[in-house]
Amino acid sequence: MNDVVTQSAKPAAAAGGQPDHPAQETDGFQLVIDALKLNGIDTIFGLPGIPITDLTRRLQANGLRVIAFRHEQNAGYAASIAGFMTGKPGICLTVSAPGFLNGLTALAHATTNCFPMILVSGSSEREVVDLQQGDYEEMDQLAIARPHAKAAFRVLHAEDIGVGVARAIRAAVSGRPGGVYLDLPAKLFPQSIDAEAGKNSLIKVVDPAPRQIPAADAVQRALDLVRSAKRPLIILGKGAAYARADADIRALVEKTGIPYLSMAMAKGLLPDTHEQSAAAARSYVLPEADVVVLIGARLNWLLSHGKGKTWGGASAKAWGGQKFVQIDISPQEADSNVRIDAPVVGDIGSCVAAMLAAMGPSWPQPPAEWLDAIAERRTKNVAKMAESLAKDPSPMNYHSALNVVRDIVKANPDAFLVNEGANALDFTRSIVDMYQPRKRLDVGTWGVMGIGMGYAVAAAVVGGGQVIAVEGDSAFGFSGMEVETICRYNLPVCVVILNNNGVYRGDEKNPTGGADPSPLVFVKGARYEKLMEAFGGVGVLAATPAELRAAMEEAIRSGRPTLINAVIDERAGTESGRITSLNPSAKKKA
Ligand code: OXT
Ligand code: ADP
Ligand code: MG
Repeated sequence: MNDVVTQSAKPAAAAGGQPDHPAQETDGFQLVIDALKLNGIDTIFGLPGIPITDLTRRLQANGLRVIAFRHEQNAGYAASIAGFMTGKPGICLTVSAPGFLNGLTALAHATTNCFPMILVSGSSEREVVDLQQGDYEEMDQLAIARPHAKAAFRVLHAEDIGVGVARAIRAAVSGRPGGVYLDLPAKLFPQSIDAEAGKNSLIKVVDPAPRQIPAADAVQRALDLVRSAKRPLIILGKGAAYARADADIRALVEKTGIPYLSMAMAKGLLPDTHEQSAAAARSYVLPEADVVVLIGARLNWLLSHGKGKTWGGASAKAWGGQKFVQIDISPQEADSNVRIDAPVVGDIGSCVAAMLAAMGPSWPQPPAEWLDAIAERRTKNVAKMAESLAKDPSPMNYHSALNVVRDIVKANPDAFLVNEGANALDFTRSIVDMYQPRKRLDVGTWGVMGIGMGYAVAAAVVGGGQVIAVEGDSAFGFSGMEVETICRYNLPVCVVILNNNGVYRGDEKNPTGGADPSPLVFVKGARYEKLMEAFGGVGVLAATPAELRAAMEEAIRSGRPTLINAVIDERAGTESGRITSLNPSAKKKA
């Protein structure tokens, strides 16, 4: 462990009038740093200011990597995705009130997405906050954070820092992971305590995410149901990617021979080109399947709540008749939307291993009619997609631009792909194949815009490799100023903006004919690439697939921060991309 003795330790006499003694002291700043280091935390995403400025300095002085952002929301998103990528809590450090609130969206995002993250915020003194006496940046942050976090803690005394950090880590990563808030009032940091007592108060968390072994009868019930299926389907969610049970998941899929669908952030867990992937036959397999095995995927809106027309139900709310196996670490997840016939509760690694063990050496393959029917749809859809990708319209459309990205990702399968937007998101998801687990990082459960540059920074810093960020022009705007951060840390990030001049499309008009533009459009022909140039990175305007390809290849060859402004036909997108049906007006019409 690091030396817990502060450089500037004061004698106890200075504070309490006790006789001077030679004992060395430590302080709250140092104990926070030591507690984090002791638990293997090596990177902090944040933004300095009162009362945590010195903490950021001293974290860096103590060998932690401190990545300073231009806005706390982006630091928060970086921390959340670092949690997903590493299985360790990502740490976001902010100042009080406004900085805290800026980080709060990301904390809620982490909780919603089941990513382990800790938002650490400095705060005003309790006694002033509680009497509402108007402190600098006064706010009851703990109360505000609580509903958005899996857990929230405050530490008032230096000797409790070890417990506070340990509890935050356990809460973030154990069971269903989530966001945790840790409130550190300003007065905590300069508190001095005896160095030895301080050292002894720290806790190295043992087994922070304990395995949760499923019950044998639950495993058997699930296998019996799968064996009875005529048209089985597996759905892999981002929980399966998070679980890091890649080899066993692949073994389960291949041994059963069951076709599978990957949710967006589970793409690449098995390569999208795997012969059992039913991605290109999605709208066929969902309503037709009779038994569906959910592995780390919730039956939320992204899966139409397990019912309705997507699943072959006669009406929007009707059950399609499928039976479900659900493998999940949360015992409360089952039956959240439809009946789960065979819940298997445990961590995915243990559950999948138990299923493989209970299956014995051989397992019946799904009926050939089911596999043939899927293969037929898949072949048809892949051919249709190939036809669209082969076209070369001018200006570019999403297909012709993403055909380039598809090739570049194929040639660089270990690159991270960050993705946000509406059309820019949905087309990328279906066109760009992924080949490795946990490489596709996107908007997640909320479909939130603004994750882009925070995720890109985290992927480069924590993942340590090339990042490609495919961004809608609106989506990019939410975090665009972080291109300065990308340049400051000289990160190998290639941002590709699919620029169609607006939200969904760029051709909307003000219906009154007035001078104000439509709320959905931006400055036409905006030169986003100049933003990257302003900070010393490379900016490229790409009007053709050939220009886009050359620029991406050069970005990856050089590893330099690069922003490519890819000009897309402003009429190319559709309202809300693939989720038009969720618009209230579209619902009314339906
Ligand atoms: O089977 P069928 O025939 O149906 O075909 C499917 C597959 O079979 C096929 N497919 C393939 N074919 C051939 N080969 C292969 N390999 C293949 N793979 C698939 O393709 C189709 C589609 O397949 P997919 O994708 O698997 O299936 P589907 O049906 O789409 O899946 C359903 C879903 C729900 C799982 C999926 O659609 C999904 O994951 N959707 C996520 C949607 C989402 O999260 N959207 C983002 C939010 S939209 C909106 O909210 C926006 N806002 C508002 C806003 C937000 N979000 N946040 C904040 C903080 N403030 C405001 C804003 C402002 S988007 C937005 C900005 C938009 O503008 P931009 O400029 O950024 O972006 P542009 O739109 O580009 O302009
Ligand atoms: P997707 O959006 O990809 O469908 P969701 O976020 O809806 O995925 O679902 C992820 C699920 O995975 C959550 O219900 C969560 O409890 C579960 N989960 C996360 N990590 C694990 C794990 N290690 N073992 C088991 N389940 C997990
Ligand atoms: Mg756009």
